[in-house]
Amino acid sequence: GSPVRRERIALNAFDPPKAAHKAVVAALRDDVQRRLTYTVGKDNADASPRDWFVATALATRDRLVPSWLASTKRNYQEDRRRVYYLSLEFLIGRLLIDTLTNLGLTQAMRDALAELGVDLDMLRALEPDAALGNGGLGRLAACFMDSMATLEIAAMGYGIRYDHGLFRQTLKDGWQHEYPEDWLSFGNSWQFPRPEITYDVGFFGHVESSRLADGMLAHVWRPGETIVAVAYDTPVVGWRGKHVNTLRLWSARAPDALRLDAFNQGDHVGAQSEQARAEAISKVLYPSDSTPAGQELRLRQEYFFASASLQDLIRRHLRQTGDIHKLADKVAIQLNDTHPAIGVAELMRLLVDVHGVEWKEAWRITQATFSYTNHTLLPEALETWPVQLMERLLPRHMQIIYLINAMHLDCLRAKGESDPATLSSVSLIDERNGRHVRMGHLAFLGSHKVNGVSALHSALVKETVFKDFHRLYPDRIVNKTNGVTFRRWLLEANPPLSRLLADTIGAGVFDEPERLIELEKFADDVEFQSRFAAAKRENKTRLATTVFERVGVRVDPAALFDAQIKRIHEYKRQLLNVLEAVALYQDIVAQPAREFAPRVKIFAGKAAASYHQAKLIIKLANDVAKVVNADPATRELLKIVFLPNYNVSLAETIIPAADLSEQISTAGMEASGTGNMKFALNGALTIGTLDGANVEIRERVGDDNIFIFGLTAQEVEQSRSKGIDAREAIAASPRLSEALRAIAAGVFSPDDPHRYAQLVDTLTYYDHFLVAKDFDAYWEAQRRVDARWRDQKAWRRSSILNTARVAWFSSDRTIREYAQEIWNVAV
Ligand code: B1N
Repeated sequence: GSPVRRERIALNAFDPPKAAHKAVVAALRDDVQRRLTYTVGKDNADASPRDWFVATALATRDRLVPSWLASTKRNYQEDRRRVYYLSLEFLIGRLLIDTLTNLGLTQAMRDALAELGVDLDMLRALEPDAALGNGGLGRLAACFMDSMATLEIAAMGYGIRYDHGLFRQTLKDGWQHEYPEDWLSFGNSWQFPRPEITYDVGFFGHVESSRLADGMLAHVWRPGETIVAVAYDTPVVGWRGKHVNTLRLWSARAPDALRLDAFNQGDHVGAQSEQARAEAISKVLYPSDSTPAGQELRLRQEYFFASASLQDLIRRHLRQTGDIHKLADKVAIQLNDTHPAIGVAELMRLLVDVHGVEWKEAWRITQATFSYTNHTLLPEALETWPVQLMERLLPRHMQIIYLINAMHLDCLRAKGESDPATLSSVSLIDERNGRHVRMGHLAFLGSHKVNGVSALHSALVKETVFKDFHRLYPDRIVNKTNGVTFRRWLLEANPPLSRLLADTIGAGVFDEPERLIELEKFADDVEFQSRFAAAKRENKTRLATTVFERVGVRVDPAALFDAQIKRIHEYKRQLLNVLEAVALYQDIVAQPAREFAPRVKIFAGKAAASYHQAKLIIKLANDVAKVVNADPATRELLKIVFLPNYNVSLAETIIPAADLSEQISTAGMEASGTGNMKFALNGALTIGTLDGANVEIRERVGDDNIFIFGLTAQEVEQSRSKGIDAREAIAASPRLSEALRAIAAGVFSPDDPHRYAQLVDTLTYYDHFLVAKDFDAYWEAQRRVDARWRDQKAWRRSSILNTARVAWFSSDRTIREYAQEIWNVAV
């Protein structure tokens, strides 16, 4: 593809004076040249674009190393309380422009490369996305890393260095196909391998108990298998490069790479089997979002990284203080969902069995150290592990979990809690069908604070999954509404708007996003409106090029760009959107004389490989697109595109170009959403339900600047309790009936007319996600969107007010709240 030239961003306060700029450019040019020659080992004449990328990334990385070393030193010297963010996912995306932006070197690097005859935008597109995450949860972890560095918190992220990140998606005839993703195949210029930093992580085996001189029992776990965790560090630079933290990812290795005895006897494959088994742990990211994987390998991943991370942070703590009892004074550990929750039992084991801390004291330390973020209420998403599996894989941890449970239940009984139903609902062991360990319960008990990720979600956490816990521990659950980093999602993703903001309210807005509110006074300013619209148009033109390059469909940048980009999931209701598209198509065709607001519906997202219904929804969207896009009767008023292989980089292209943001999950099911914030920040209006953070977005942008529709979370619950048969709702809606009839009749699948029979059936008789119940309200909200769009002045006003009023959704604000109310660190 042909990269579109990006102009410089006028960040006056961040731009050095001309002479200094020249010197910086010359130095960068020499650095890149030196890296190309001495690290890549190539002549300029022979260097491929990728060679230039590597040289540029390394020269950029060199610029943050001094600050990194200084930050590390400062953390030690000031004996600062440390924050550890444990997450099985970090959805980072590309780092070149991100790093340059934070260092204030984008323009200087652009000029330096130009002197070498190289285009920065061409290099930018060559970097593979680091896709070590599925969706919102992983991307949140990446935004948090940026904000923790920006707020100069002594923080470290811990996770797994997957050889293969989230699968690459292709569409063949509208069906999703998955291919392994290979982000490391050309090396990784950002990482520092630390082969000297390793920890043994055990599995299986048995527990030996012996009586000590004082009569106490001592337990020693003798693992049957040992895996070695090897550290790889990536520096994470904050805004303006003031502070640099570390993301430490673990890779799994066998203790012995090769069994020489077997090899020498001619068993060349068997000699490496141990290595293959060990390395399987960090081989690939589980591709499920909001659903548990439930496989033994997944539990091995969870324990592997939790154990290595805890051993590492304890070693650091002991090196610094020499006193294990002070761990909670110096360390805060955040559990990103229950994925690292086995860490609660592991910390207890390390404290009691390895460091000789007395049980009660160990429990005090554990609770004071951990806190846990819940990201979903979906019942099928709450992790549990079969007791049998846990006993076999982690025998000592199973004992510890039983001990925690006994202590917990005794404590409740002592408080007078005797209701067997309550006690079994708060037990760490679910006895209902086969015994399972409830990881959410373990995370809750092992933490001093538990948080949800939006106001609504946190309220529902208290009322549903942790209802009994909330009654017993009423101060434990708090809310921390998600946020996003404005560096990546505004400054880097949207240069035209960033330039306009810097020109209008000053580049200081990137230091203090609250200043976005100053845009309010320009909301009705015709001159500003047209500049705002011009920035949007520039992004839309660029997206139109991407759309044509990727799917061969021509779209008109003058049309309303309507985007739903996220994981494909029934609860997110892409189906509702597709049904509206079908109904709109039918209306346009039926009324050849009527005017319609031209629209482009943009879909993107991956379905879990095993999620058949989600894959069928992708196929339906593509089938509908094919028919609609080819029908001249639409008069080009409706185009539908499904962009393959959604990832962070594609989001960075779509979000700044969107006019309308689809956030239409069944109320009560989307914990927060974070795409909703990114869209609003970039001036898109939201059409959405009162779900997750949409509620708080509405509170800020105002009812007039958002299109809310549909059942509330409460109404959803009531409606479901009356049944999920949708026949009545469908019969009451001629439009929906007609759309469903066409789909069921094979209008969009003439090659296989029955393809969607089952899907339409499910929707009709088991409409768990209330697509039918919300359809008319959604249709009506879309027509309100059309009406606003026809009044371009009014649309622009709303669009500007969205950008102006969402500063609160900066992840800097979120992290400040975590720091003050959960981690007890100064910011
Ligand atoms: O976490 C995001 C929220 O904004 C989204 O609303 C929420 O759906 C998402 C198991 C998950 N919840 N649960 C997961 C991911 C992977 C996995 O294996 C569950 N992701 C979310 C950030 O708070």
